[in-house]
Amino acid sequence: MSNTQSEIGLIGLAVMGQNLALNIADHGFRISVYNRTTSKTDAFVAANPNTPGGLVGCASLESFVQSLKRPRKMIILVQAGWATDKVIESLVPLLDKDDIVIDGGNARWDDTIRREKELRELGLRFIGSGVSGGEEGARFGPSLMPGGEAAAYEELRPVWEAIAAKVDPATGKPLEGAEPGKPVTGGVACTAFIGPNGAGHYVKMIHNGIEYGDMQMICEAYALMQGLLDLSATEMGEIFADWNKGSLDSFLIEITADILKQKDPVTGQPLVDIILDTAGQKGTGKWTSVNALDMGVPAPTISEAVFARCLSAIKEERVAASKVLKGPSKSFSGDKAAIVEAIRDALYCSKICSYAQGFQLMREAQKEYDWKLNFGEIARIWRGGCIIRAAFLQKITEAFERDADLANLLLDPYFKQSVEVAQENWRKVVGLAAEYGIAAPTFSSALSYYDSYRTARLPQNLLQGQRDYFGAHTYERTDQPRGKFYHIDWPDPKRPQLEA
Ligand code: NBP
Repeated sequence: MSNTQSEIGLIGLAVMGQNLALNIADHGFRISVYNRTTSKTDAFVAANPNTPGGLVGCASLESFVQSLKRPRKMIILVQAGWATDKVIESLVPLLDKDDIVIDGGNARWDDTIRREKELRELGLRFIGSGVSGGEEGARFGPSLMPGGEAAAYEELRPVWEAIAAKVDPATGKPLEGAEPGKPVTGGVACTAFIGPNGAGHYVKMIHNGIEYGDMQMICEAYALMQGLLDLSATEMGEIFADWNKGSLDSFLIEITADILKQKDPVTGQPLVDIILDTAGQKGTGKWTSVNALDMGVPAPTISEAVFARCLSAIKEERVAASKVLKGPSKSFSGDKAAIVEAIRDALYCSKICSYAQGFQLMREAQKEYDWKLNFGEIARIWRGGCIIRAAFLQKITEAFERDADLANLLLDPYFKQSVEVAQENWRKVVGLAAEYGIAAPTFSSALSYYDSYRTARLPQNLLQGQRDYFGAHTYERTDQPRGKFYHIDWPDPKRPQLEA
């Protein structure tokens, strides 16, 4: 009986589940699969009869659990939130001590902390693993961010390392299979144990927050090239393709070039000109921003990217406002090539600030939750498989290898130098955006972040004075040690003061 049992199981055969199951089976692991709607299980198994490891379709949760080798390992890939809790609730009575439940969905990290604790108290083990890379990543190599009990991850590790994306250990460059769709041999897997309980899902959330920032910055570069320089979609596609050969080399820049060059099959016009300008969101960017506010960590660039999507969503209101509210109406007549170069620099500098904010959040979270995160390793496992994969991440790994306790990425010699060289162009672009009335919220917020972070004395002395004036909130003095608080009797604004 036991030699026919599966190495691992997977519950939830929607887009992600089907692709991850095929990836696992391709790597020679026998995998049992179960879906609430049984017809999906049957169709999936029938459509994939010859995988190297073998797919075992199960019609009930009971038969699914019985089909697994002990200690059992099962991945849940159903809708995040309530559905995940329902599946866990149904599974628990069927499991034995030390069985391992792995949630690969986009769970909130605090839900994962709760679930891990609940299952641990029942003698079960729980791993919350971020899975990034969408459908394609799940099928051919995602970036995987597992958190939970380290010993439980050791049992999952052979599967996770086999199916993850791979990068060249020396250069950090993503490796591809000998043929499209074939498993990659060699390289370092884009997965590593992140830390206890919710650490993996927290890091996945930060990945998504950074992804929101990256996408919005690219949109601002596009808006400036279009609004200021009047470039066509095809011309901009060529520029992004060119940028993809340099320090901005990344999946998102690459697909942006493709999107800009794509023609609409119906009208023959650039498809990007036909797509309605309203963006959706599933919530992970919002979670990142809310968490930043909760922890009091400045992450304005990531939050601006979330708000930019919110503003895009109020299309009818914006159309009405566009007929009423005036801005500058002048045309740019300078050196277009120089401005394209300046926009590239603005994008790069803003990106550095956005990543700096994401890593600051993880630094604070590890204190809050008593984790010990390896930031260089996190940047490395984002090098392949995931949506934010980029050459730039290798520089982040190197920065944390130089100094594991780096307070802020901006202070690393490489990034410090990069911003120093490019900041004149960055400032020029933010200035032009304001002058010509083109919204560039992440470019300008990132610049304000940079300028605030490098300012020894901010104007919050005045703010604290205001707080003390109306609320007796006290203030510290520049000429006294920190931690000593003062208050004066400010003049009562309702009572006229006598002239001295
Ligand atoms: P969905 O998030 O669309 O979920 C659909 C799956 O959940 C189906 O298998 C469905 O079964 C199952 N399900 C639901 Br809904 N309620 C259930 C319940 N009460 N009991 C049992 N099963 C239930 O699937 P997805 O887009 O493949 O995403 C799966 C997970 O991966 C999510 O957490 C998602 O956030 C995460 N993720 C998605 C992506 C992506 O690119 N799509 C990327 C990274 C992570 P049914 O067939 O019977 O309705």
